[in-house]
Amino acid sequence: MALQATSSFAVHREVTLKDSSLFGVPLSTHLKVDFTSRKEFNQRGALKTQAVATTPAANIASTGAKKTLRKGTVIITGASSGLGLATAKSLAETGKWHVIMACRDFLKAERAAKSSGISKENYTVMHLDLSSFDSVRQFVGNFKQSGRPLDVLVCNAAVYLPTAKEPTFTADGFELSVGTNHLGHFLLARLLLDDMKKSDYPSKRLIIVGSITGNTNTLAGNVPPKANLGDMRGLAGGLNGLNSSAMIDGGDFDGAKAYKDSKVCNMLMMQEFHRRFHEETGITFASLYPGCIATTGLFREHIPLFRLLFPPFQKYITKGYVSEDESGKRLAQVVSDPSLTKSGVYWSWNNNSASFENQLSEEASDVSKAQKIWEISEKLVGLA
Ligand code: LMG
Ligand code: NDP
Ligand code: PMR
Repeated sequence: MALQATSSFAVHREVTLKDSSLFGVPLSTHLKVDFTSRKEFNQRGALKTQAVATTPAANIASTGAKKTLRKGTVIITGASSGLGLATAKSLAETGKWHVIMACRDFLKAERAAKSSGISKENYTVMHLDLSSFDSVRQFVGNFKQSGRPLDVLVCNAAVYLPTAKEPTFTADGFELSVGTNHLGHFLLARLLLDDMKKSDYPSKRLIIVGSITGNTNTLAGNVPPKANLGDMRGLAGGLNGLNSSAMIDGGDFDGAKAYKDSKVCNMLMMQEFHRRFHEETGITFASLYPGCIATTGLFREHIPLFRLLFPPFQKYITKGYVSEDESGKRLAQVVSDPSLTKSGVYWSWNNNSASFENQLSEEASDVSKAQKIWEISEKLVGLA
């Protein structure tokens, strides 16, 4: 598949070929069978090796400890619909989790929880608007005041503005997609890291939802406009559309690209957290592509024809489609499954819904870009 042969990195090329069984989706059939060669390229690629270092054994609860495990507390951003709601439901119904639904629309979240049948004692809705740093700080203050421990944080909320002709901006003046999906979550995760450190839960996790569309080592990631952070001059300039571009790479505004760029930031951020904090804290840092959940609110801004054709296209042609329910089970696994404690991993699932460690594109695993975004973002959110 010519579209996929974009990487000059041998490791990627190998993965790429595996990925390209029709439309890049069911790559895992090969990966499952060919487990040894997967291990091999983990060893051969320095970046990969760094990115998948394992969680210390101390973090994995013994069978004895599990029996006395207290109820975990998980914060899920954007739990009022789609993947976030389905994950909240999946975790709440185990009775082992209290879900903090961190949402911008309080009433919508309450209604969603009720109509999904989540029982009252298993969730709390707390207000969070990721497009405002004040709101993020207020949420963190409210959460700390609640006195609950923080065991798992799931950065799930996102906006996608594919038809916007002009950029719109967060309360703090950053282009809305990157401002919400990346900067809002970056500030949130940084401010809550100490709470996670303090938690005595045996498997603490910080999960940031990524996507295939930000990974240019797949067919889906090659559908224009492609993600590309360039030299990040726009981000460094503040993404304000006035004295700097509203796009990370400094180019003309494109809403679909801004979303994909924001997902690259999400995936890079997860790895940078891993490098900076995993060893010291034992926290598992992970990202994932849950599958194409073609029916969610994410596509609300797309044209009606797209919304009509997209689900059958994904179901019958690419076979990348997953239901909201199934996607929720997948993310719930990353939150609580004892077999998914490895840190620095980008999880995906094959057609039989078996999880596997997927490979990120060259850009989405670029160590120096991750570090640069971290440093620029720290300044933009007021932490440095
Ligand atoms: C861009 O346009 C905008 O330019 C950009 O601003 C932004 O909005 C961006 O991502 C958002 O979109 C994308 C535009 C061009 O695509 C569309 O608007 C149409 C999308 C349609 C998606 C669904 C297609 C549905 C097809 C019919 C399905 C029917 C289902 C029936 C069920 C079935 C039964 C059995 O689109 C492109 O980007 C085109 C360029 C793609 C290049 C890469 C892909 C090459 C791969 C070739 C394989 C193609 C085969 C698939 C097509 C199937 C068609 C039948
Ligand atoms: P939805 O639109 O259904 O869910 C997004 C959630 O984010 C909503 O609850 C929304 O709130 C919330 N949100 C948006 N803006 C803000 C904000 N400023 N502050 C707080 N919350 C906000 O989409 P999905 O469930 O599909 O998306 C969830 C995640 O999955 C995203 O990270 C997305 O990138 C990712 N993803 C989705 C895929 C898909 O195919 N759908 C594929 C790959 C990844 P409200 O209900 O108020 O609008
Ligand atoms: Mg894509 C090869 C399989 C595949 C997969 C798994 C996805 C996932 N897409 C695939 C292929 C294609 N898409 C092809 C061949 C086309 C051209 C017809 C195509 C088009 C397309 C559009 C226009 N796809 C899209 C859009 C969107 O607007 C969605 C998007 O980019 O949102 C950022 C999207 C998506 N395709 C996916 C997934 C998971 C999405 C959406 C969500 C996301 O990444 O968060």
